[in-house]
Amino acid sequence: MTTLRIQVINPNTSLAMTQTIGEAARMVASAGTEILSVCPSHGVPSIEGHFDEAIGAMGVLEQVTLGERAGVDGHIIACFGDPGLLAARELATGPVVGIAEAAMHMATLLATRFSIVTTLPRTVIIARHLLRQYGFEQHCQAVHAIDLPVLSLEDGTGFAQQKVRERCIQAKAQDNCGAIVLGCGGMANLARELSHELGIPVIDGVSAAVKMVEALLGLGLGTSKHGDLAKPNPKPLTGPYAIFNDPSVM
Ligand code: 2AL
Repeated sequence: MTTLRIQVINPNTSLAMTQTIGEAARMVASAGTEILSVCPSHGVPSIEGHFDEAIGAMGVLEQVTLGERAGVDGHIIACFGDPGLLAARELATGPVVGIAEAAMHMATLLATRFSIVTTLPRTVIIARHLLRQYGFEQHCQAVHAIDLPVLSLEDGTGFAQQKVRERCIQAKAQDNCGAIVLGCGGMANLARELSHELGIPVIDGVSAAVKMVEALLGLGLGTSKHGDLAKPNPKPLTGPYAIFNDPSVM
């Protein structure tokens, strides 16, 4: 019997990546959890910088709004920049967890220092900003990039996956890190095998976030509605933003 419905939002519009993310989430979800994997109706096919993130954040807010109306219990933002995280929390009553924060939190429970392996070098600064924002700077040994675009993880050749593997092996040797965090939603299906091969925890944020949202819901906890994460002050939004207006007060 399904007791929990968790919406996993891929903030980019790649259907292949949305499927990879959904499959990884379902692999770890408890028997009573239904995973709904979704992506925005419009936006960017991959998120590789600040501009892409701003557009991806709008897609996240659209999907959180639709998910709330459909009565989902919790949301996961499945892009390593956690785009739109705090804004999404304003819209949601249940928990909203980003894959970067989920993976970083979990890594600190398993090791004193972790390294991150991400996609393009230009996304490294996004990870660094999050490390500072979340208070994990002291825990992170290094942030590495495989220097391949996000969608190379979905091209079917396995080349990008091989680069991730090589970079993780190098990171373990060079950084002497106790754990590795995978820095892209499209790497979600690689963690288990790499953990086994490297002999240290390799953490994928999608699976980490599923277990965290399940834990929060299991404890009967949702996003605080006291203070800054309360629902946004109602005001009439226009144009493409009209979707955020409360249909019950229209
Ligand atoms: C990401 C991610 O997780 N999904 C996406 O489109 N871009 N971030 C990244 N650093 O590659």
